[in-house]
Amino acid sequence: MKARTAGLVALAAAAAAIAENVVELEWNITYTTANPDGMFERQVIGVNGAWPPPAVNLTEGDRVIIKTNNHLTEGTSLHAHGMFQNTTTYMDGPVGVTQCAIPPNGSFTYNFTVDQVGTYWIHSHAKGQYPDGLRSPFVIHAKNETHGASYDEDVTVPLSDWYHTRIMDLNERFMSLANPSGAEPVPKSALMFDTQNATLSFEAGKTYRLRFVNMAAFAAFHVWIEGHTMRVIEVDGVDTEEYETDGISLTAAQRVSVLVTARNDTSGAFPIVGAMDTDMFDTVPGDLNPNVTSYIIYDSASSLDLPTPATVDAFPPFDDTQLVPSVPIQPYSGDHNITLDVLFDVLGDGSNYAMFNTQTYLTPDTPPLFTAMSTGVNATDPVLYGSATNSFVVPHLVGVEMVINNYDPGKHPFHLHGHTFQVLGRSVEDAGPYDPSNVTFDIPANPMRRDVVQVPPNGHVLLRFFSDNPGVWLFHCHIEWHILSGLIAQIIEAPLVMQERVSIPSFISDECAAQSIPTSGNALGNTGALLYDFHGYNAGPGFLPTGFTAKGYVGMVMSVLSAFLGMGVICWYGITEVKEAAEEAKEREGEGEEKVGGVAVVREL
Ligand SMILES: *[C@@H]1O[C@H](CO)[C@@H](O)[C@H](O)[C@H]1NC(C)=O
Ligand SMILES: *[C@@H]1O[C@H](CO)[C@@H](O)[C@H](O)[C@H]1NC(C)=O
Ligand SMILES: *[C@@H]1O[C@H](CO)[C@@H](O)[C@H](O)[C@H]1NC(C)=O
Ligand SMILES: *[C@@H]1O[C@H](CO)[C@@H](O)[C@H](O)[C@H]1NC(C)=O
Ligand SMILES: *[C@@H]1O[C@H](CO)[C@@H](O)[C@H](O)[C@H]1NC(C)=O
Ligand SMILES: *[C@@H]1O[C@H](CO)[C@@H](O)[C@H](O)[C@H]1NC(C)=O
Ligand SMILES: *[C@@H]1O[C@H](CO)[C@@H](O)[C@H](O)[C@H]1NC(C)=O
Ligand SMILES: *[C@@H]1O[C@H](CO)[C@@H](O)[C@H](O)[C@H]1NC(C)=O
Ligand SMILES: *[C@@H]1O[C@H](CO)[C@@H](O)[C@H](O)[C@H]1NC(C)=O
Ligand SMILES: *[C@@H]1O[C@H](CO)[C@@H](O)[C@H](O)[C@H]1NC(C)=O
Ligand SMILES: *[C@@H]1O[C@H](CO)[C@@H](O)[C@H](O)[C@H]1NC(C)=O
Ligand SMILES: *[C@@H]1O[C@H](CO)[C@@H](O)[C@H](O)[C@H]1NC(C)=O
Ligand SMILES: [Cu+2]
Repeated sequence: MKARTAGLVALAAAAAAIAENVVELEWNITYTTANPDGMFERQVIGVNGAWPPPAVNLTEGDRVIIKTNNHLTEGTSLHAHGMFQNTTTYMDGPVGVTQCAIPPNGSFTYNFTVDQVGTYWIHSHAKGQYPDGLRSPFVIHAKNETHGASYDEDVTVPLSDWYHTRIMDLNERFMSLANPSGAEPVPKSALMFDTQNATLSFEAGKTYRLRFVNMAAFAAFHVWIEGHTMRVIEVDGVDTEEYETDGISLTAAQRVSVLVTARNDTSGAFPIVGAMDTDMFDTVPGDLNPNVTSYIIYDSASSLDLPTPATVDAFPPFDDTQLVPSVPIQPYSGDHNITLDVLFDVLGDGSNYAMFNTQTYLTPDTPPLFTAMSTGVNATDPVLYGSATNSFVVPHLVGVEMVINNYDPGKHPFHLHGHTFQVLGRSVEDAGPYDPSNVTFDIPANPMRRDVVQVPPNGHVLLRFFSDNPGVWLFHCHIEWHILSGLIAQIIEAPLVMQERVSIPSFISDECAAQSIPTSGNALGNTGALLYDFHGYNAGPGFLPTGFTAKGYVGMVMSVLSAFLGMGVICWYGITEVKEAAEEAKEREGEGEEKVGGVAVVREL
């Protein structure tokens, strides 16, 4: 059983195990080209000169070593999504948080043990980079799989959206005066197995485990298989009791394993359809096909006409909060509560920012892991991490409750590093913020656990995790555009225990020092008597003066554009000139009391 595509690449040849349980890989991160949707050949970021990067295939207990050499002209990093990194928080990967960017010509050896099982993925956590190609499945097989007796074959099915332009190039226009509504660039196509129209051979009598991994920048997918039902057995590395469904949904960064039993009538080809959730797009371009199809074929010798999938009027319903973990854990207690209000708005430089509790995230000068490790007892003071970092210090071994209130009409998939969280409940759309005195869902005795959860438009979710993993863990929306616009918080978990248990290898601090990035002290790198000195700290663009609405801003930008360019439409290029022009015009008109622009917004993730 083998997909006839490049998508299911096994371990790289370089993956020869040098010892019983050590899997050693060398990844040269390189530019190459690819044309996976057949519409446009573009530069992509691959590994060892090829794209897609190899899938990583491990067994629980393995030590994986990925010697990563950066052959790009930009910084990079790797994050193994879903790994707890217990005592190895410095191997987690987010740039500016637990490490500095691996600079061009630099190297970083990721080296950690995998004490978990299930379906994960590995991707760049630098500068919106993974949708340019640096992402791949990362699967850890159990020595004795919970559902191992129920299936014969094990196949990983990567899904993603696909752009024809580099993310940082699209970002110039996304985060600019010309886009005050914050409309996200819409992908050009959908991929399955990193291509389209792939085939999978099935044999009658067999049951297959299909591990769907959504590696998209933006789009959630609905997935169904014509003529076959699915039985969910795992989400995000958490094995569940079998749950039968006609289809599944998975947001960016989510994974779902399903069992699919082959049919007995072995004629025909059966579409596996992945349909992007176009509700998330501000506009759906007429030439966008949001669907991608692969085909299950039973008689691989026969040449079949591959059928066009039938159109469905409604996607099969799938509510992940109904899933029941195989290993039960009762709801953790709410010993320590964090509330995050999700908000988008135009800030003082005219761009549309994402915010938690009215604060957009800016990368601090000192990666917070170094602040936590170097400031002794003061590491428990969230102030040290910087006011623009949404830092939350949580004590050791308590139940942490996270309430996410979405004040935005869009859906957002939130991800916590270093843990799975229990999803105690999710409101319906438009339910407003969580009210503990009026809980509108039933809290299950054994709540579903995962590491990415979809939060409904203008609704809320109630999450809990147990703080048994000292480290610095990001909590962020997994829509890459919203990372770029600042929808990020940092959990500084048990910093004093971290200081006892964690020992950062010197090459990591050396790599920062070589780039003049501080590795001790507060967010600005101030130490000793200056530990609380934040003079010169960049807290980011402020809010616009009251009454100066985003709509007003659009009007102003449009009029400035018309004046300067002599036309009424926004031109996507030459934004710098447009922005300067707008600033000059605004200053001349004396609008607002703040100087617009001029704030260097830095985000390394
Ligand atoms: C992954 O590794 C397992 C165990 O070593 C092996 O049986 C399996 O064929 C591998 N799968 C892939 C897709 O390479
Ligand atoms: C897949 O098939 C569809 C329908 O025939 C076609 O439009 C599309 O270009 C194909 N994709 C690739 C990558 O060949
Ligand atoms: C990575 O690049 C180095 C230097 O160019 C080369 O020696 C090495 O063989 C490459 N490794 C792989 C796995 O391609
Ligand atoms: C990286 O190495 C190449 C080849 O040795 C060299 O041409 C280039 O200037 C180096 N880049 C940096 C940023 O050091
Ligand atoms: C990986 O980490 C282990 C445990 O710290 C260490 O013994 C080993 O030398 C490391 N290997 C590499 C290649 O860094
Ligand atoms: C493997 O797991 C199954 C189901 O959890 C259990 O019945 C079986 O005894 C286990 N086998 C071994 C060798 O541990
Ligand atoms: C296929 O046929 C076998 C033997 O008759 C039967 O046990 C099984 O349930 C059938 N499977 C399906 C999916 O219909
Ligand atoms: C994509 O699939 C959905 C669901 O079947 C259908 O409504 C829609 O028309 C399809 N879009 C295209 C462009 O085929
Ligand atoms: C946290 O919130 C829950 C309600 O969701 C409440 O029961 C609990 O007492 C709160 N904990 C603290 C420490 O305030
Ligand atoms: C660290 O915290 C302690 C206790 O709150 C305080 O006395 C001390 O001045 C702080 N250290 C620095 C360098 O500010
Ligand atoms: C409880 O919440 C529901 C749904 O949001 C709302 O319709 C209802 O009015 C609320 N009840 C009270 C007493 O606040
Ligand atoms: C981390 O390791 C500690 C000590 O072994 C253990 O108690 C804890 O449960 C682990 N946490 C996670 C998230 O694996
Ligand atoms: Cu988002």
